[in-house]
Amino acid sequence: MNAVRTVLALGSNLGESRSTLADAVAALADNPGMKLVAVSPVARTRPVGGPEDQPDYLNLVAEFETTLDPHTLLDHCHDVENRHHRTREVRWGPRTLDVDIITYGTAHIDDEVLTVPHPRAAERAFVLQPWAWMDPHAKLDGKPVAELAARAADLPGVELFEGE
Ligand code: A4P
Ligand code: MG
Repeated sequence: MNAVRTVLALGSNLGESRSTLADAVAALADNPGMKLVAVSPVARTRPVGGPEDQPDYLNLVAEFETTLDPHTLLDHCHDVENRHHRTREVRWGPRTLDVDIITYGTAHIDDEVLTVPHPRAAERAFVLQPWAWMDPHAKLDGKPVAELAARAADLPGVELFEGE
């Protein structure tokens, strides 16, 4: 099977988020069907949606070359989330780790378990800005990611995380 480029977005706002994200990128790459191509810098981002009082997130995106089909890739993402004791209680609520598939090549998928490109990615600076830092020429569905980021309502809440 030919390898396909896929962009995954990771977020965490509970626990040791910086090391959770690093461990998760390594765990995602630790699969015979996955090869890491690039990782973005980490962004510290104000929460979008969900409970008002949840902590800031750390977000990053990573690009992989994969031979996994999209649903096997989703299962792999869920396995990595589960290893970080992810619980799903509140939609858009705080989480130790969220892994979303943003793009899978140029595929358009919309079924009960998977929508690709991710339906909310084009308006979320917490995904688009780290992606544009990683790859200034990236496109999402034909549109420049850097331009989408510049227009996203949550851009003022996104900054480069340089550790603390
Ligand atoms: N699913 C469908 N399409 C996809 C896809 N492309 N990638 C399904 C991943 N999953 C996909 O997701 C629910 C179900 O979506 C999955 O079982 C899968 O079959 P989930 O991760 O269990 O639930 P969720 O993440 O709470 O919901 P949702 O709707 O995915 O939330 P979002 O849109 O991902 O938003 N603010 C900041 N600053 N940073 C963040 O990272 N994240 C969210 C979550 C909200 N606000 C945030 C952040
Ligand atoms: Mg999710």
